[in-house]
Amino acid sequence: MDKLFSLEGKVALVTGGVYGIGFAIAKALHGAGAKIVYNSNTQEMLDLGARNYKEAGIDAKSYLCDVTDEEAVKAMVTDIEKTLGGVDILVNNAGIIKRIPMHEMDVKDFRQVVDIDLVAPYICAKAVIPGMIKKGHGKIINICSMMSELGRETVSAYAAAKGGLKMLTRNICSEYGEYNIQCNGIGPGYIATPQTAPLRERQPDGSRHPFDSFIIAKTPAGRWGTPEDLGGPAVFLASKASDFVNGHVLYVDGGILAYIGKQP
Ligand code: NAP
Ligand code: GCO
Repeated sequence: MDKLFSLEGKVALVTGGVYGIGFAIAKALHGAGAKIVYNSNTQEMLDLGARNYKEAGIDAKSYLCDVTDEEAVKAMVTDIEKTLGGVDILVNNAGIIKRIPMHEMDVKDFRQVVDIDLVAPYICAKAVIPGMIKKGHGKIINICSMMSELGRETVSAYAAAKGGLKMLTRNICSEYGEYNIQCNGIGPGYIATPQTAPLRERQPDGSRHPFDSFIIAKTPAGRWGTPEDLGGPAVFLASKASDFVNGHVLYVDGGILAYIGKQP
């Protein structure tokens, strides 16, 4: 059974894997034996990543690369192929959110969210698939969201992008399954990271943020998720244990999507 979940000898590229969910997934994949590669679009974040991975005892390779820049992504993947033998596992983790009422949202903001959260996963998958075809195997894991299924106020661009990412996941499955490439999604629930920090800020009187209380009431687990909650599901979808799982979005949400919510 250990062999089924082993990633020994595999190279995993985790986009935006400097902190938060990406870093937690990278740690889990490393724990299963993978060689970790990550990127960020700022040197400051790469420097933070170097500290984080060193502290975790992980010898990771990093690239300064904006995932929306196709030429930069192709150059990164080519260098990984030359130096490490290519990408076996791609985790499309890099993402942003802008919380703005749709009718007030500037189109350039909408486009930036879609560019990073949907177009960039396409760019990265397109860059690694030829090498995966040559290898005869590959795993692509797209970090989707509950907003791949549900909407809410102020997140129109994000929900549109993450809904599209769910369908991109299914289409990559459909188009490349014959090459022994499995493309699945992970749909995290509400996870405590810098991205959701504004939703958890304590009120001036020290009480919980209303949205914080709302999420806890909506989650059967009665808590926010942690980035570490995503590590095991990621190892599963990156390993031989999921070789016949394809086009699936695995929701890691503490049960939110199944639950109507606790009566106030
Ligand atoms: P986060 O804390 O904001 O981290 C996002 C990472 O992506 C950062 O390292 C960021 O780098 C990087 N990034 C952003 N734009 C980039 C670009 N153009 N090129 C390269 N890297 C870029 O987010 P998170 O909470 O860990 O979320 C990670 C993923 O999970 C995202 O796709 C998010 O949508 C998804 N997700 C999060 C939650 C949640 O509740 N937190 C739930 C469901 C899904 P910089 O710091 O330099 O910007
Ligand atoms: C929000 C949150 C969510 C989470 C996540 C839920 O503002 O509603 O940021 O979008 O990030 O995507 O799965």
